[in-house]
Amino acid sequence: MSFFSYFKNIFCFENKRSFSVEEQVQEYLNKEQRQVVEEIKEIFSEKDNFVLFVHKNADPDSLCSAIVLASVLKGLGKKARVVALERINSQSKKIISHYPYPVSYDYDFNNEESDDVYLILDAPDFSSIRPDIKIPEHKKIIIIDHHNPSKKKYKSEVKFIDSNASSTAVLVYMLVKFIDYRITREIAVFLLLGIVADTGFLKRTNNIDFIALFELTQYECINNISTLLKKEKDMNERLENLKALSRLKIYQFGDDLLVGYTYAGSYGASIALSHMYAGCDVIFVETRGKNNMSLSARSRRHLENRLNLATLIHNIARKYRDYKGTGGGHRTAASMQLMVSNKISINLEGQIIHSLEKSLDKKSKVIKI
Ligand SMILES: [Mn+2]
Repeated sequence: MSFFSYFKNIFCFENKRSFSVEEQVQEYLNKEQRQVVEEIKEIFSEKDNFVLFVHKNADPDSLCSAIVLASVLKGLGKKARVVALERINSQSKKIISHYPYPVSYDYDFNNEESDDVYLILDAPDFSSIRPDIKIPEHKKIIIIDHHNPSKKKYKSEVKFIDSNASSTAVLVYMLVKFIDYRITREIAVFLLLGIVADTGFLKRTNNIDFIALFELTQYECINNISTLLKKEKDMNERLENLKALSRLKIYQFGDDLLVGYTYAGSYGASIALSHMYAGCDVIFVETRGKNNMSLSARSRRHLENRLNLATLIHNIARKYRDYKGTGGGHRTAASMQLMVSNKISINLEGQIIHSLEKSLDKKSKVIKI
């Protein structure tokens, strides 16, 4: 070994002398984000009434983020309520039956006297909350989210958006720290539920998640959080998974990429996950009901710089405005919904494979099984 190659292998680790959660949170936020949270802090102190909207079929990340902020606002002496206009999912139902918290299922948007400030949690705009509502023009709207930002603009909006964050709950944690509100056990439990659920039981995390977990796990054992969120697959779900595996079509792109496309009756997200475990780099699961059609898409994380599923799916969904097509999400996890009768045939598979060939700049071949 030469003198130089010997030195090449010596690393220099710089030591950090002190550590504080507050400092880490400050360091994580960029200048623009710090300004935004400062603005949110001001709105919280100036205004009195707040409504926290969760997205349709709200998952634990959306619901728990809303509950935490409602509880913080109430602690600041404000009126705040959590509103779910299009239901909450089964995991979220389990959470509020275990840790009860009032959730309203309707809201009157026509009350002109109302000075409610609207908060949107875990959604880029109102289209994922309820598409057909009319928002009064000058309404103050605060959006806190980690999905791809939407092109829609509201007249008076404040956006705390970070598409690199692994959950909305961790953004809410940073906001709570930033406004210097004391973490309570209630806040810690709901934040943990949001973070653990949206990171897929801590499989998709960033450093800042561990900073949050360091503080939050002092209030509740992480195993209790995971146990509450875990759900056993019932017989139907397992059968749908197995049928989907047997219908799987595999496309190979270049030497190293396996893309799966399959069909099922329901459980799209769960089926997508099993196919990733089974070996697909990218998977699309198409599910059709009598009057609706959905697509769940997932890709391995190392592909996030090569392929943006949210954009790919969004561009296809917008061709189906007649069927109220909506689509988007994250670079590695996205979904699409159409309101269309199952009598109408739509070749989504062909369109998906075609757009993949374009964005990966590679031809595909079908692998026979
Ligand atoms: Mn989320």
